[in-house]
Amino acid sequence: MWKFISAGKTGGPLLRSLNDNKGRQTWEYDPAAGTPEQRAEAERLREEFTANKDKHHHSGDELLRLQCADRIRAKKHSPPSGPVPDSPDAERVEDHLKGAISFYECLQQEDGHFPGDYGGPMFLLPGLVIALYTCGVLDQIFTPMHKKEALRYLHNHQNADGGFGLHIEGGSTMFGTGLNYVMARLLGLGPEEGLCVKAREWMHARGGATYITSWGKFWLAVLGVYSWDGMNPLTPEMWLLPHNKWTGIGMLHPGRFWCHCRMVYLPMSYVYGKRGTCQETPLTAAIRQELYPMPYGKIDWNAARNQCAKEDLYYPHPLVQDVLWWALYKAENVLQGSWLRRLALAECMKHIHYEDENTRYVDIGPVNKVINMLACWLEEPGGKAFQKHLPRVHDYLWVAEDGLKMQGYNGSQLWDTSFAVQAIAEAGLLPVSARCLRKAHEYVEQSQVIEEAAPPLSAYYRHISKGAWPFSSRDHGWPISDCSSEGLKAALTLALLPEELVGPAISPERLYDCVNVILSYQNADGGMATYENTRSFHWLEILNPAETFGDIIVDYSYVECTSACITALCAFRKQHPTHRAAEMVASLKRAEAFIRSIQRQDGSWYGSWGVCFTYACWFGATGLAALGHTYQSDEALRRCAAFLVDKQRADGGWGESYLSCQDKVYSQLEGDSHVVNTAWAMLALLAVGYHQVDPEPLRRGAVFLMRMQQPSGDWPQQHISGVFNRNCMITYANYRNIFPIWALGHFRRLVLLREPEIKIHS
Ligand code: LAN
Repeated sequence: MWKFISAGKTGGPLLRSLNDNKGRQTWEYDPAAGTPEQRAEAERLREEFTANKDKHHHSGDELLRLQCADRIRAKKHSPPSGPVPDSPDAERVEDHLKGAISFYECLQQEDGHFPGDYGGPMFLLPGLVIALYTCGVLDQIFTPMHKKEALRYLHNHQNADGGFGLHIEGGSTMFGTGLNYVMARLLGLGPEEGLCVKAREWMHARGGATYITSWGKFWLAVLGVYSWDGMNPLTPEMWLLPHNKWTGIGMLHPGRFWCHCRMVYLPMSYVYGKRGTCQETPLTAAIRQELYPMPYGKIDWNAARNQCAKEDLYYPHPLVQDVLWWALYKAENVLQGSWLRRLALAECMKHIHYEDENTRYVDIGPVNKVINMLACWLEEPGGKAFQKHLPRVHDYLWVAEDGLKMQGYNGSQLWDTSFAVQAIAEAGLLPVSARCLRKAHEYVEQSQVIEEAAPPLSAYYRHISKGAWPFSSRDHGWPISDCSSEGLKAALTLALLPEELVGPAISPERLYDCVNVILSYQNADGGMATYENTRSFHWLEILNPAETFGDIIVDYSYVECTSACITALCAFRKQHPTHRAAEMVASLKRAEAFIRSIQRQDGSWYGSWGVCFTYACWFGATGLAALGHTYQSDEALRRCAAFLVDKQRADGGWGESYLSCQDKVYSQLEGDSHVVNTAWAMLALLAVGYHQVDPEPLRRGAVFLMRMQQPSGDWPQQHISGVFNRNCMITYANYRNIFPIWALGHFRRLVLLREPEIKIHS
């Protein structure tokens, strides 16, 4: 049976950790694990998923829950069983909360974090499998059980038309179909198996795999089933450009790009510059013939460079790109094999090793993780760097009832745990939740980044990290503005609770370091971006070559990040009123102006990292509310409330489709409302004080949440809740527990018990 392991040490002496692997998430197959009943139950859950796969694309993290079954059975509280009344009183809501917290606590790990599936994108696992195959270690990393589960995942997420989407809920794309087809073949499916036949038909009907996006072209070229001549150049020499702004050309230096974009194109350009290609095997020779409707030898590679299926085209290339790529394509004839190329490749490897070492080989994300590993192998196949990469591959894999997937990060541990602390503390039921908060406190404490990355930071284009919180684990270690803010708020929330119940507070000095990082994130426009300051201009987006992703070049200011920083600074200054007080006032003022400036005419904010307007309204509203604004005093908050009230549905909830993210227009979900959207909308309305105007929408929202709660205290996993780069969706498996708890707790306190506004924020 598959076993989830937290803080596991598997990986031998090459696995390095700063804190004994706290937060590390891995899955291992142990044939002896579990009782026969549990194994049968796992099989039943798998079958159930597959039976409903065309209706419900999102798995519910049932294997993780199954592993916690004993604890769930033994827990003290369950939600009340009778029908939920239309006007529940405080006691009734309290009973639902107790059931919810008791359930959620059962998922918490010994190191204090709440694990969960962070899958969703469908383009990650194929890249990994192609890289492992190329490096000759596929069978070493993927046991037969890994392969079986990966193939299960493919079967479960193939669309009815035979293609695969960019993410589990998306329509078929060439990117998804081409890569997943190749993965199926590398994992052992024959070309005449149903899955392959249908996927091939989908591709051939649309011109074949030359129409795959540029990232897809890259992976196919690595495997040797697409020609490097069919790629727009990924010129590694860009790393040798002057970095200074005043040179003009310095604006094009990758050091100014959004870190995720920079860190992906870094190893990509190394591999491209080296033409790092898998040695041909009978299998790759066969795949080469299968991907295209015409013979491989007949493909016009120059024309293929700019081909892209219409299903994939979210951000079409502007004309300047075509001109630029054409010029660089010509330049390749001179650059390849030149001394300049050697210099550029050495520069790339320097940055790759720095990134690997400073993240303990986790790397910033799933894409650069895999390509860095490949680059290390190309540099030195038997080398230490490559060996150190291997154990960290497992940090990205997740197993659920829909199969084995690759996650969008090495988890969302700190992010979820910080939210969980705030949500559970809001319920105020300490006798039920103290133990859980105490453990979460340990995780928050353990995952703060307490030292800088290796010097000199500027030579590696790195922002400061000391005092920040990461999204996942300390070993990952990249600082993020809103993760730092949520980590800080969690620490401050816990500092207000009795030490004998929730453990000792994190020292003020460490909180000061965090405040220092948060303040450093403020951009010229007053807002905060994700990992770094905004380093270039929006117009550079015309160089975005990744057809399926929007806005990848620049780290912009976002309402989510800015609001999280505002609420964190406000909470901080309540407890530490004299620390950098004047700076704080100035910074908050500018951040407020930024948030106001990006509110839409209709009163909403657009969400870049969650679905979508309900998510961003929660941030926009709480940001302004923390600064003392209310429904009565503030026009912006009145408009936001009107927007949300207008979107409430007949069942009392809110339900927003992921289409909101890509279309940038509010889009209602089909079917039931969504518990997570409902909670966000309620939290936003409560923050602005709408309950004092009309508590009815909040009452209806609360009743919806209570009716959706399951007898175990859990909530169902509905549609996908996260997003990145406008177009790709990502799972946040913990949201279904965290946000209903938070919203119900807040509703109970403000509306039913009529307590004053949140203790820590305003
Ligand atoms: C994440 C995950 C966390 C997320 C929040 C903290 C929630 C957000 O508020 C700020 C942005 C951030 C840090 C974020 C950015 C984009 C990421 C890293 C991801 C969505 C996880 C995966 C995604 C990454 C870009 C996926 C790889 C694809 C590329 C286009 C490079």
